[in-house]
Amino acid sequence: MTPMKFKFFVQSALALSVLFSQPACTPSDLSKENMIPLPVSIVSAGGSFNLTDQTNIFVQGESAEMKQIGQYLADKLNPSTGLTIKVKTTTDTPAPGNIFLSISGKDTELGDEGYQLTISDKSVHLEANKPAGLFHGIQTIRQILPAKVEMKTAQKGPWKLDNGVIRDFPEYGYRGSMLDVARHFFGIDDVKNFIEQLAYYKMNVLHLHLSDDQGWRIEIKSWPNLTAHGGKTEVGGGEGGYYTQEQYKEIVKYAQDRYITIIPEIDMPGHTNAALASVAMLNCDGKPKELYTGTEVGFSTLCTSKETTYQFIDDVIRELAAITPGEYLHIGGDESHATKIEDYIPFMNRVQDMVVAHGKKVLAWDEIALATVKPNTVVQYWAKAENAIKGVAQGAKVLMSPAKNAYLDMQYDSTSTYGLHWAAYIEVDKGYNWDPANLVPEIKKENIVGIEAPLWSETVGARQEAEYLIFPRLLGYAEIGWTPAKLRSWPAYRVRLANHGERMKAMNINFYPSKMVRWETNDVK
Ligand code: TNX
Repeated sequence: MTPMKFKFFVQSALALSVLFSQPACTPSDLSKENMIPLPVSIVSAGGSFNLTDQTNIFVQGESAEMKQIGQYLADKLNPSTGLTIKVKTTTDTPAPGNIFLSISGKDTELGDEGYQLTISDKSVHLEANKPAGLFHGIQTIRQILPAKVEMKTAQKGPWKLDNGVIRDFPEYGYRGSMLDVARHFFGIDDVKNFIEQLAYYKMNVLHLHLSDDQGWRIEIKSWPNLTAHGGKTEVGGGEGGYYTQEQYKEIVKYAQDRYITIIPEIDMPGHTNAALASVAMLNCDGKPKELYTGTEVGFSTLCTSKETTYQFIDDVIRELAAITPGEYLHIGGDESHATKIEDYIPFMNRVQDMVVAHGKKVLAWDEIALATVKPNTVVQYWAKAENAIKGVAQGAKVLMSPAKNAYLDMQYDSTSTYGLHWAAYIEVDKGYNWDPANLVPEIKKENIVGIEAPLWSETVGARQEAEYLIFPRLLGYAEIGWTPAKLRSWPAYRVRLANHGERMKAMNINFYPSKMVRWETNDVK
């Protein structure tokens, strides 16, 4: 062989070995673990820490929040490992063999959500400035352990964590998904399940699309007919449903415990048929509409010229603000084709002021930039870049949800069972391969609060169906939101994603087994 050929041979052999090597064969190289989102920095040290029947979780200090975070980790580890890891409090570094969670508050690079994870033969030490950082670090610990750690029944060990140091913090402060519970209603258990899935990939926002033409899904005590009538059905004529305020608060608390903020949306002035059917006075002619179970958009509008419409909206916003601890309320504003633009503009301006009067900031779809974007209003770019650019020109920040790249309801390809394709087909690589800070030249990184991947539910009504569209694309959106663009690459991500196949299987997730990925499902049967 000539030297050139030899070099080529070695390179090909190396490339093949990278392609076919199974990370399970290199258990003591932390940097080979398949973490999603990819951490900012991983330094491997060789060797490993083993969870044993002596291992406990020590949390620094006595705070209830620290204990709760420790308990969250214990509850994830105990069922599958069969161990009885307990949470203990301490003021000192614990003895060897344990996991230690502590708050330092001094490491400014890590910010509010970052963490440092140090794993040696003797101990696992997770540190952060804030509890949210510890919570995200816990997801990393779970992902370093074998996939079967996610199963609900006892599995065989060993339960090894590779030695090394991970320093990690997010690129964007807003990393979210949206669930449309209006077109098809999803019950509280489905929502909680989704929140757990978001947490596993370090996402921190769940936007709930609570009203649309087909249904009104949140109890408003001053207007009980909204749910009594407007919550009664859904796309296809199913029975629909709604959340009582108590149930909504339960969702909010469940999300809060996982460092996820709930952002509720009441879409207006369009997408309001369910309200128009339930409250007659919202119609200009005073007559209630029929309930709607189809999938058309753009045909409904609140009567923007009636003063009573604004009294109604004020009640809705007041009640919603009172049960929403997060800083944002979403007021929709999209596809108001049945509202004249000269009515739309003053309407959106007035409703923004009402949200602010109730102590919240406004989030709205990009059409809001046709009106005056009030200070602190965030524009959610989904369809028209020119709208988002208008928003930026008015000083607004942008939330990136471009339909062509980030819509979870878009089909993967023409053979997909569920989903739509009006914006694009989004295969797993296409969903991953874009950079929010680079998509629209006029929208720069400093204008962007983050990324959100919405799931519209015209075509999906059951958890399994929703999961088929959400997974595995959600993992890519989580990584886009967390990992710096310069560290992201599809070829490397594809390998890590392949290894999440068995994690998703262990978690009982009905993911779409894209042919673009060589799924690894060895460990979990
Ligand atoms: C457009 S996205 C809509 C929704 C639909 C979705 C279907 C947006 C702000 N409006 O009403 O559900 O397309 O992909």
